[in-house]
Amino acid sequence: MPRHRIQLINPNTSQAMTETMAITARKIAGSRLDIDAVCPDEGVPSIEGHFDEAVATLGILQQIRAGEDRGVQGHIIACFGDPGLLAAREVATGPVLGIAEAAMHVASLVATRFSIVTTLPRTVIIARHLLHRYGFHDHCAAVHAIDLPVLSLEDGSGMAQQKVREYCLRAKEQDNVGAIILGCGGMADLATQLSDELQMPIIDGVSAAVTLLESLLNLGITTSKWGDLDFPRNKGISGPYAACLPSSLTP
Ligand code: 2AL
Repeated sequence: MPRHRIQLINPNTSQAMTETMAITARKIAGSRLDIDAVCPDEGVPSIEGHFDEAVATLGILQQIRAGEDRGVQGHIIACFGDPGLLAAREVATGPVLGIAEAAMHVASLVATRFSIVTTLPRTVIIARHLLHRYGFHDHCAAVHAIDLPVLSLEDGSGMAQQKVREYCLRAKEQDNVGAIILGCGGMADLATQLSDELQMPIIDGVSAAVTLLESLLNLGITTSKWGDLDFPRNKGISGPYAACLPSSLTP
């Protein structure tokens, strides 16, 4: 198999979270994939709501374009709300995976029901919308919020990690599920240890997305340009948005 090059796009501006996710992604990829880990220079430091997702989307689209221009073959949107996913697929040639959809697909392959442990309560509704959109609503028993902000996972205190563990234990005891999904990219480094401790699949979307993306690349499957995911029509887009489009489409 040829060695593929992918990019992990952290849509928030946190370098620390980008690094946490890059370490996990590279561990899973071993020597089979080259992984560029990128995040925007400007935007929101964490994504915890619809406004944050809207702000982050322009950066994601620009990163997709810039990545393909330097030879990246596939992309991961490494935020559990999967912001801008379908728009990213329109501007990309290679496959684009969101970490929430990757985690849900993987969980559904090893368990009939799963729960999700996420950050702030306001992100619960985002996860619920995604469950409906991807068809996994009936698979999900509960979405739990640790009630701490995303960046608490990077503050070095270990408090957020402790809460994630507590909620995973509670979900295992009370939800009658076979797997638990970690509902934030900043939790990527916790899955292996929690799986060992709880003796059940604890699924991190970053690892799931790396593995699924590698499979798509090995199969030679790219984003379909037949139908709604075709490149956007060239209508003379202006401003920073022009940097999101393939150069063949920009005036
Ligand atoms: C996220 C995530 O994964 N990264 C971020 O900034 N916000 N979503 C979440 N539910 O915590």
